[in-house]
Amino acid sequence: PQASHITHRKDYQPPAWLVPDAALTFDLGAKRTKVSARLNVVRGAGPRGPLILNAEALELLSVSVGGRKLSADDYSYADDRLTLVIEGDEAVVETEVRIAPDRNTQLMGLYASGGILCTQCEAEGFRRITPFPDRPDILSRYTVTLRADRTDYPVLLSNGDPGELRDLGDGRHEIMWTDPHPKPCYLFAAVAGKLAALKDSFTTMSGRIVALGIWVRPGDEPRCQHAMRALKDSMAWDERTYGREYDLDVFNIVAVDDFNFGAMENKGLNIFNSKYVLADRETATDTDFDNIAAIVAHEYFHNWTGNRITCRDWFQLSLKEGLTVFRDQSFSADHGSAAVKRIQDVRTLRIAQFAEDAGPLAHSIRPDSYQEISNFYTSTIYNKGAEVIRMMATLAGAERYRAGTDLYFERHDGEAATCEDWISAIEDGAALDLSQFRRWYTQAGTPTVNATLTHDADARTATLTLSQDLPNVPNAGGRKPMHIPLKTALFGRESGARLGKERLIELKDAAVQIDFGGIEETPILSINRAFSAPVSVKATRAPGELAFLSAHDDDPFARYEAMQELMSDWLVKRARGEGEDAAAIIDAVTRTLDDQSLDDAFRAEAILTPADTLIVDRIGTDVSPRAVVQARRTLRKTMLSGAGHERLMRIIESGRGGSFDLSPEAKGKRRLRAVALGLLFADPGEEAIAAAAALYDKADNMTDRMAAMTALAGSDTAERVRVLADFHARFRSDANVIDKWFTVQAMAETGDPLATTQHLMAHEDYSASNPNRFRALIGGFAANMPGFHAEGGAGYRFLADQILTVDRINPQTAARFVAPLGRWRRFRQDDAAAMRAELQRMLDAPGLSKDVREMAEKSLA
Ligand code: HT7
Ligand code: ZN
Repeated sequence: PQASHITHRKDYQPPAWLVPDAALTFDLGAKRTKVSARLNVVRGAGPRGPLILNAEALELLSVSVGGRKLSADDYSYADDRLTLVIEGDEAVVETEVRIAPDRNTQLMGLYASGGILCTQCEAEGFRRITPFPDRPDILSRYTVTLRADRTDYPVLLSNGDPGELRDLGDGRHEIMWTDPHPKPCYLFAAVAGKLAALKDSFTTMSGRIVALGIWVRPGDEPRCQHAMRALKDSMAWDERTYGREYDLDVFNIVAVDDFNFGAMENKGLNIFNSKYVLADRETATDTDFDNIAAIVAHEYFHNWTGNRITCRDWFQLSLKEGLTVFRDQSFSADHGSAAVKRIQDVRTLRIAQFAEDAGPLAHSIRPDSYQEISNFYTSTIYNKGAEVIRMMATLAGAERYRAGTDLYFERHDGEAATCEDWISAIEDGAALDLSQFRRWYTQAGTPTVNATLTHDADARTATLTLSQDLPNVPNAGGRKPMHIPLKTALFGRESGARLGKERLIELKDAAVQIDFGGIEETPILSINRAFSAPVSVKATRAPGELAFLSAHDDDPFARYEAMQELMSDWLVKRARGEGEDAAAIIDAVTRTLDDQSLDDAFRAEAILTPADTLIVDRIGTDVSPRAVVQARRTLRKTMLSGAGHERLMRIIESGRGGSFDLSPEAKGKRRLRAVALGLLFADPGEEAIAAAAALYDKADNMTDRMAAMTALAGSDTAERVRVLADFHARFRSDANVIDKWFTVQAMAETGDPLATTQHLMAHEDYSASNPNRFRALIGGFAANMPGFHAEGGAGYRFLADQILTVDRINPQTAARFVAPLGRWRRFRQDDAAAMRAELQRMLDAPGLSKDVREMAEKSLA
């Protein structure tokens, strides 16, 4: 096996050489592309030494220094590095290399997607295009000449501003793009192909007109309207909220079908997975529309948080990703229901990040070491990173937080910065002491906050006792007390009213007592309101308190949380074989469904049962996955009989047939309808089947159609077969919609999910080399609890086989699917042993990539 190289944060050294200017010329072709580079290099502040250029999967044609062509004895090219000894402190270095985009299945560097040539350079893909010191703290001014066949590649795009398109007279044409902003090479991009654009413009706050283009396959332009609206809203929002104006005359987005991630923020030329660009009501669900807006905003916001101020090294990744996720979450909250957005973001955090933080892959938001950087684009860096920024904003308050961010932009514009630079700027600009808070950057694991409230009726005081526990996880980075902001309020049990104002408690000690005066009636504690800190709260609760909060709390998140707690407690007990009365849950669910003062989207979120994986995590060890599934099915049946078919049918029928729009109200109606239908299918009778079939047939939008198809796909009925066949026939030409068809079936719990998935693998539309399709089918199966965890371990074996298959094509994608097997510690001995055996089998496989190796090794350790 390959020896793994570990990079340590403490070993950072400034670069030995800088590259102030880079001129690149591409002679483009899918089979063969020649890349000529002319780099002005000057010595940097790092240790004096040779010029080392990273170079991977390149056929080196020539190297010159100062205009003199070098012979092979004058340089070394080994282990993906081209090493040149340069006399003096500056030089012009020229290289020529050849690459084969159509053989690039890893989708890093320059590759072909359909007929389009495109690039992906973050984190370390630029070295697969041209020899270069591929690290984010080397900022260069780029001029890029693209030359290609006029018929095959009529559109040629790169970063910055375009020059004239020149006909070369031999069937080819060329254009030069100039980017005036120095940037790290991971933000380089080039695209060539038959593309058409939806065009628009945006006038910035200083009155500059920016030409906007969203480039897609000809014919798809009308499906970019939503993305364009989101882009213009993002540009305006960043001016209004952070005072940030766009800084080029052109901003382009290109959509491609083969992409390892959601999108990429290359300077002035974002490249997107087409799934996050194309939408119309027939083909995109409301969730798709929301995701498109959020990702367009995220990539746009990177222009300041990531591009203008970039990262010094990849250990600082959360500097740009955590901050930019926080910014896109705030943008979405400002453009829809803020409460529902918060609930959804916390659900994502808990499912993905809490699990990561409690398992073998735990790491802090600024890790100390990595093997393969692409494995570090994790939920911890992104989502916990965003929660850490949110806590700073909460501690500072809106105005002071803005003063802090203003100072950050003022101090570090044009630099490759560190997380420490960010913290210091917020500390100085917002006048905060973040000395203890810094532990959020170094300590891994989700803290637990224990809370007990007592009441002294005679003294009319309440005392809140808080303590914090730091878990013992791998790479914990210390377990010292954290600085935890907890939004807290008390409610009167008799009056149902809030007792006084909400307080922001800053828990800094291991344990503390806080007194509340003037408390005459029995108080009920509402804590971590709005999820003000990414912690697990264990509150001592008297019977009925959660039911009370689910009815009376005036913070929507806390009210949702109380319902989730009620259900989680029940599910944990049931999965352990302990009987439990569900009356309080039924009461809370029916009350929520009937409460017309609550908006529909909130009601839908509140009655959702917690994800199986959250119940597994709560139980902690020796979990039977089948018992968790059984408990969930029993609870949902109980909820259905408690809520009653009629109540749910009324919701499903209400508001159908009106005109389609994307207002929060309309989306809320559709969401509640889908959740009600899902609950009806906990025990579907003929009426439910007929309702779902009617919803499917009459749907004028993908949200309703998917809700109906998802419900039917989980039933063993003729309608299931009919609807699945109809869906495929209707949408066979749209890859992003066909992905949904694969996922719905892979996740369906009816019959034998493994057999269904294997059957789908033989479908002519299945391909392991397209990451979206692989994720749709194999990722869908891995999320199918009864299928993946079927007794005997066949599901585990199947996933390991698929990881090994895709590893030969695209290691980055393969590595992202190891985590479900890494959860073995949670499960009963026989399941755990079977999962471990599959991790070991992967490690023993010849030719395993270092991406998968790192994930499998860490998962087993
Ligand atoms: N910053 C971008 C990260 C990204 C990426 C990382 C590894 C491999 C492929 C990738 N494509 C994009 C996306 C973002 O966070 O905005
Ligand atoms: Zn990002």
